[in-house]
Amino acid sequence: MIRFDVLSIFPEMLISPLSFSLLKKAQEKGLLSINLHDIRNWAEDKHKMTDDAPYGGGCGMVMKVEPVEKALAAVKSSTDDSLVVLMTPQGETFNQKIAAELAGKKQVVIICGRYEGVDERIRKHLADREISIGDYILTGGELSALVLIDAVSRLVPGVLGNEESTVSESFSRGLLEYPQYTRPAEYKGWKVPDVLVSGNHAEIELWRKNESLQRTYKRRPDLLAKINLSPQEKKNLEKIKIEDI
Ligand code: JF5
Repeated sequence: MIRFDVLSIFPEMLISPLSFSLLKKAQEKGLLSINLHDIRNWAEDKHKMTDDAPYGGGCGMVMKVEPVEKALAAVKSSTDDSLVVLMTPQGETFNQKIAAELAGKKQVVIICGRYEGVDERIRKHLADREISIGDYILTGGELSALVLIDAVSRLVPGVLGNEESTVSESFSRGLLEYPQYTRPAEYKGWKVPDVLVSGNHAEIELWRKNESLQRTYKRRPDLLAKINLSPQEKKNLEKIKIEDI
């Protein structure tokens, strides 16, 4: 069981995406608990302000530290193994390895940044980890929080059925997936490769491994550089490189 607590000024933004398919089923099965919190509930002043003008001047508003600190004090477990994550474009770039690390936690508290930024004391004193989902700017951290919750949840034992789990295994190995086809065998003249309808399972396996290697070489050479290839895979890769000239 993993528990996510999301701190946001627009918690309703997350409701619909979390209420479908595997994430919905995992919550019903008690494998996963996702709790959405409105930071405004911890805003002290009569206007319930969660942002304010930056010290030193400049345009835009900055997310205040007090409401976030009070919200954390209320939702963060003091006994469980919990981690506080700030979603921000300034963080380390999210990947499958980080997802696996978070999947081992009892509780992940996610702070969704907003506006033109957050008070530096939120990063410095409250967040354990700052995570980005890529080099682009969003209107707020809510969509990034959804991406993180989705990628982490599917690694929690029991969330995926046996059938769905195979894709993650092949990506964890560091290679891209081989091409997949389903019926019909021909559509508008677009044919499924003969080997896949041959019924020769040894040949199919060789074809798939080679397609994965070829695809990774052509599209993501950076991934290939990071993994250990078997002697056979090295030979196959050399052949792919020659064919590529
Ligand atoms: C945000 C200050 C948070 O834009 C993002 C983001 C992009 N990649 N990963 C996260 O988060 C919203 C904007 C400004 C804090």
